Parts: sequence; C-alpha cells; structure tokens
Amino acid sequence: MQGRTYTADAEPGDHVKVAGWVHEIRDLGGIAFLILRDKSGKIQVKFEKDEMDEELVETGLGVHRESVVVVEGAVEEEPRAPTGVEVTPDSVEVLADADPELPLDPSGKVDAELSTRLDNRTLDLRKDEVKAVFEIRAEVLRAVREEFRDFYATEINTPKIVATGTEGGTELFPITYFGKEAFMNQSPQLFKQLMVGSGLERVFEIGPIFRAEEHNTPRHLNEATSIDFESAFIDHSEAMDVCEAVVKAAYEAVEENCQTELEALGLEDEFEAPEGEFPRLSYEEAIQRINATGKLDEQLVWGDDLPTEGEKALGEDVGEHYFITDWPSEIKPFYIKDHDDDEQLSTGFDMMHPKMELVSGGQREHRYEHLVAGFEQQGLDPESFDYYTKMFKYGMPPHAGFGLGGERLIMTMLGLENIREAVLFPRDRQRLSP
Ligand code: ATP
Ligand code: AMO
Repeated sequence: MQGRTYTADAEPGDHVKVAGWVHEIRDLGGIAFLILRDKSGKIQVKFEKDEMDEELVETGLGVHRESVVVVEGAVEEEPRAPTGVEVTPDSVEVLADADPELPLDPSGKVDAELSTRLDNRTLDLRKDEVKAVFEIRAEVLRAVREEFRDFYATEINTPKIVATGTEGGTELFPITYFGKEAFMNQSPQLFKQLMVGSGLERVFEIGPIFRAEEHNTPRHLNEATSIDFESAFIDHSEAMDVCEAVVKAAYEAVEENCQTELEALGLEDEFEAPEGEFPRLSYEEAIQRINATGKLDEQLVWGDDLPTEGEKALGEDVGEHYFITDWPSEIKPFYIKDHDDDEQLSTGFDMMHPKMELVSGGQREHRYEHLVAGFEQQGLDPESFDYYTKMFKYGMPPHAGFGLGGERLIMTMLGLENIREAVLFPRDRQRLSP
C-alpha cells in the first residue's frame, strides 16, 4: 500500500497512513479510541465526537473488532496513549469487515483450546505471544543457517518423494507415484550422506520429514522439520561439537535479537542460553544413572532402548543439555559405524534436552563391504538401496553428521507444552487441515 507507515514508526509531527486490524474500540462518551494493530505493534486513534466529521466518527467507531482499516491522520504525543502517541484521523476506510462473532478472541482475553486455535491459526497468530513463537522460530532457523555456513557447509535440498525408508523405528507414509509404490521421506539421511562423497563435502538441509508415528504424544508430529548436517572427514565427536555449537548459536541469537518476543511470552527473565560444554555420558553411564534414580519400575539392562520415563529421570538428574554416546550397535540404524575395537558398540549419539531427545547422529559406515553386511544384519535388502550403496564403491570418505528436530528445539527452548504450538499447521493423526 503506497505511503503506508508501520505503527511503530509513527512519530509525533508526522502525517501518516497506518493500516491494520481493529484491536479494540474504547468508547468513553464524548471521546472514543480505536486501537489499531499491525505487524509492528499498536497505535491509538482518537475520535472526539463533537469536533469531528460525523461520518468519519461513524465509520471509525461502527466497525467490528478485527476488521481491516486504513487510517490517515496527524500523529501527536499523548502520554496517556498506550504507546505515548496517537493519531487524529482525517480519514478512515474499512478495507475488510470482520464478522462480529469470532471463533476465538485475538485480544487473548478469552482463552481458547489448542484445537480451536489450530483450526483458526490466522486469528490465533494475531496474538502477540503466538506470533512471538514464529518470529523466534524464524530467528532460530536464520541463526542455524548462519552457523552452518560459518562451518563452511552448503545448504542442500533433497527429494521428499522417495523409494525407501531409513529410520527403522517409525512407519512410512506410502503414496502412489505414477502407478508405483513410493513413500514420503522420513529423513534426508541417505541423500545427505551421498553428498559428502560429492564435491560439496559438507552439507546441511532444513526441510520436512514425514513419519507415520503411531503415538499421539505432545512431542511427535507426522510432519516435522529436520535440521540435518553431514560432513566428510569428521568423526562422531566432531559432529557433536558442531551440534552443540549450532544449538548454542540458536539460543544466543534469540537472546540477542528476540527480547520483544521473549517478553510477549513472559520469558524475559527466565530465558538463558546454555553455557559450558554439554556433558557427554556413555549409554552405559546413562542406564546406570537412570537405574540409580529408582524412578523406573524395572531396571534397565544393556541393550534396552531408553524408555520415555528413563529419559525423563535422567534429564532431571543431569539438569542441562547433554549427549548420550556409545550406544549398543543393535539399537542404532545400519548407517551408523561401530567402534573399530568393539563392534557391539556404535559411534551413534543422541543429544538430549532435560525434557526430551533433540538430536540423533553419529559417524557413518563408509566401507562398502561393512555397509552391505549391515543391511543384511538388519533384515534389509541391500538391492533396494543400490542407488546409495554403489556410490560407496567410488571413493566415499569417512564422515559423520546429525539430525536435529526443529520443532523440539523451539518447544524446549520456549517451554511449550505441546509440539503443535511450534508449527503453523501441524499434521497429526487427527489433523489434515488446515
Ligand atoms: P527414534 O529416533 O527412536 O525413531 P524418536 O526420535 O521419536 O524415536 P523419542 O521421541 O525420544 O525418539 O522417543 C523415544 C521412544 O519412545 C521412541 O521409540 C518412541 O516411539 C517412544 N515413545 C514416545 N512417546 C511414547 C508414548 N507416549 N508411548 C509409548 N512410546 C512412546
Ligand atoms: P531421528 O529419527 O532420531 O534421527 O530424528 C532426529 C530428530 O528429529 C526429531 N524428530 C521428530 N520431531 C517431531 N516429531 C517426530 N515424529 C520426530 N521424529 C524425529 C527428533 C529427533 O531427535 N537420520 C537420523 C539423523 C542422523 O543420524 O543424522 C534421524 O532421522 O528431535
């Protein structure tokens, strides 16, 4: 809109055209105020009924809440106005009227259930504290990209319609691809690995992953955002260094650039970027510590995957971000390399927030014969992964990497109760639209 000024930029002495939504109308009798809201904030528009054109007053005060209006007028200092300035309008135009019955209250005075909010995301995101989550999410992704680039990694995009799955623990979504069976990609795992053998050597991808998770939990989505990294010539320990740096960079960027958003969420005092090195516990130490808490009904033994309650108990015990390293080979995927001196022990690692797992990663098996043998051990047909394995015959360097769950990072960073709050339009078992 030509000549439009954001409300936050309106200064006393200016003559402005401001556009946005009617946040509130306060009628005090002889004087009334329209609070206009836009992306940058809010501004008060003053109507002195006896002194102003009748039609102008009628238009300005007759409009329903959440209608879209454009107001032109002079900006003056007014200490009693919420932002210290107000506009005295010489014109008000209604661009889009809003129904007086709203499915949820964007002023936030009336709470709404999460499902109502998700059904009406447009209105929900008119609330400062909801908008803040997505401004922070955008800042996190910006910072993560920058950090990867500082590590000399190249951003890539890999296919999301694929022929095979990679992550054994979760189901695939089948689709029909010109009469053939295909799947939605669970992870860019194999493609990012193929790229470390290419001229790109070190890559990252931020993109969707699709998982037909059977559980309906507050921390699983059926479409999630994976932040993937993979690099030639590094081992699992160096991959952990990168992982830690990326997570810290995300927190630091939010701390530095998102104070307004943190305030909207009431987190300005609590929010802290993690400091110091993340402790690295071996799987063996992890199960011992979980058992020692006495919080599980049954003691864990070597080879068990960590149950959700176990992760929770350990998280409370450790109290900060930490890694779990040296997992039993049998519970890690085929692409993870075992330790050279002990093939029961893998180089796989997880990075944990006290409340949940955020990352899986490890050094990869880059030796062709070992890779093919690993497929067979896990009951997978190496033939169907031929497009992947054959590249390991033409000079595939040792490499390592990780996948970080984008929504889990945001969720744990902001203390959100439900992962769906970190996605604009979440996909779960019950939700396919909007
Ligand atoms: P993986 O990497 O093993 O595929 P994940 O990244 O989803 O799983 P988590 O979310 O930490 O890992 O879950 C750990 C394990 O607990 C997973 O095997 C998951 O399927 C299982 N799990 C999660 N929530 C529940 C639940 N509510 N009930 C039962 N099992 C659950
Ligand atoms: P993994 O399966 O552990 O590893 O996934 C990596 C991270 O992605 C996030 N995540 C999810 N977030 C929300 N909903 C889901 N359904 C979901 N599934 C996974 C988690 C998890 O830690 N290929 C490996 C990574 C690698 O080795 O590089 C992989 O996909 O935060």
